Amino acid sequence: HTVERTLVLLKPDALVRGLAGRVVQRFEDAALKIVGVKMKWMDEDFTRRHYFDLEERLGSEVYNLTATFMQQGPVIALVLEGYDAIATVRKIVGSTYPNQAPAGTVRGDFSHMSSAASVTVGKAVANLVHASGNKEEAEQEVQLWFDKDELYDYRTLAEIYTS
Ligand code: YYY
Repeated sequence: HTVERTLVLLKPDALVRGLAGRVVQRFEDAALKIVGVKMKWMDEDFTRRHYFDLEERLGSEVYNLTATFMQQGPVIALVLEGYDAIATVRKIVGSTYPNQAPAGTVRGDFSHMSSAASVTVGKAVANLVHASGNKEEAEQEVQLWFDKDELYDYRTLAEIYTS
């Protein structure tokens, strides 16, 4: 087990629905430490850089829907640190499609494809959060979203008492 950093975005639907606090709570409950945080309204250029391979992977229609969805409001970006943080966060977040995400995950519990409360643009999947998929992606995304001096080193109470 190694200490990793991973990028999480609370997407516009999470903020519009007032779910930011409850989503962050789940990460803190899993002993993931917040080492960076910022708010940003993504523009097309930045969306491209974040989802640089989405069009190639899933086609231009999915890219365009996702880009429009991501740009309809601000997002909160977090860098979370912890043992196996990348896989742990993905487990807490659940599968891409809310109807396939099990109960107990953020997407399974809070996102509903057809909910009146959820924000959808066309057929974009309103799944509340983004989380880096693997080590390479995590490194690239943390670097894209945060300067070095925007990431913080500190010890949690648990770390202080176990060192
Ligand atoms: O990593 P994750 O976000 O779970 O899935 P990706 O395959 O990287 O897709 C990125 C993003 O694109 C997804 O969170 C929603 C959107 N999307 C979509 O709106 N419709 C699809 N059929 C596939 C993906």
